[in-house]
Amino acid sequence: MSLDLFDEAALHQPPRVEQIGPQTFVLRAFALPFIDELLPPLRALLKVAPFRRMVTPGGQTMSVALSNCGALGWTTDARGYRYTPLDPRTGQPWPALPAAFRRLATQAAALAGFADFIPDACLVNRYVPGARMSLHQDRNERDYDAPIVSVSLGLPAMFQMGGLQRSDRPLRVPLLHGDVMVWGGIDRLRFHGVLPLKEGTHAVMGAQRINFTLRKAG
Ligand SMILES: O=C(O)CCC(=O)C(=O)O
Repeated sequence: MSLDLFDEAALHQPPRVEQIGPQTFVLRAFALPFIDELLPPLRALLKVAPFRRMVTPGGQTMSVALSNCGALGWTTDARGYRYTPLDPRTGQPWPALPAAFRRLATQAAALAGFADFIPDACLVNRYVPGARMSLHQDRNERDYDAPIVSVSLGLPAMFQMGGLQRSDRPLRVPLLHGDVMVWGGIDRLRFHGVLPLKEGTHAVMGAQRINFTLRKAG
């Protein structure tokens, strides 16, 4: 069965909810019904704020390329990790958060038990084969009351969900096109990352994985 036929079948199923921690959930195929509303604004925002490979404060160029939309965007450079209202490349505000992104995030968060989630930041990650994200905590947001909602599109990835200590052994969670993860509450500061992306071509997204995470940063 080709991947697009699989997606077509999944589109008509209710999302399967897998609980992998006290307040961590994988919502299988949750984003599929939104895809047609997500891709045009995604392409549009990437024209205004194209993907770029940022440098960590330690001087490493990240293998994942990043962009942002929303009132605040996450950046890293020699001065550190932070959210900024302007794209440092252009000095212009990041593109607005598309309404479909916000709607998806609010609905996914509610299904995971986080009512009334209104994101103000969306970090968009592009993985090409070999790109990875090492274990980290999302801790640049102003408070940790709101969950993180993370949407996977394109090639499959092996997500790692660790514990509250970097040394905690991570659980491996395969993520497919359309899967959404939500974590918050007592799980909000769990370490997480993504293993190097395997080679492949996705029927809709091509030879890449796009992930976007919706957050309340300000
Ligand atoms: O690509 C992913 O699934 C996770 C992205 C991530 O961990 C992040 O943006 O902080």
